[in-house]
Amino acid sequence: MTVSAVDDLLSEGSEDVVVDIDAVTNGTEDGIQTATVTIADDEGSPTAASSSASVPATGAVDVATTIVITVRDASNNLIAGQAANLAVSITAGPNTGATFAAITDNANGTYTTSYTPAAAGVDSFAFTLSEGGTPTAIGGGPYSSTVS
Ligand SMILES: [Ca+2]
Ligand SMILES: [Ca+2]
Repeated sequence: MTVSAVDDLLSEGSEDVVVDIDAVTNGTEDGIQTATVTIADDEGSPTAASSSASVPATGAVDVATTIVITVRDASNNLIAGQAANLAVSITAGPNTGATFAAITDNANGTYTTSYTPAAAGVDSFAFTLSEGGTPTAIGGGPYSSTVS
């Protein structure tokens, strides 16, 4: 028999596939016979330093501004499944504390969110990725958008 692995973008560690004989017809199993195949994960842990965000340089009052976050591991592999570990906020500017849409996992290493500015000015953003429970600033900043 053939065991085929399907590549994904999840950082999950190596996984074992154990094949065992369940029942034998017209014979007797000679001891316990199993075969183990280990699927090596090719994603590492996501790192904030390798990740980045894409913030439009300009925005408009009452118009949703879409922001894309890209999560990578230290080897720059794209990492999916991290929406719950991401956070975004506006830390300075007229829309400080604005509410963001829930972060959507696009399942390709990118994540999307948005906010709708209510006032004109320059908004500054903070993006974090939780590394082992510690929110850590993601790379590529500082990030800002000029709302008019
Ligand atoms: Ca993979
Ligand atoms: Ca994987």
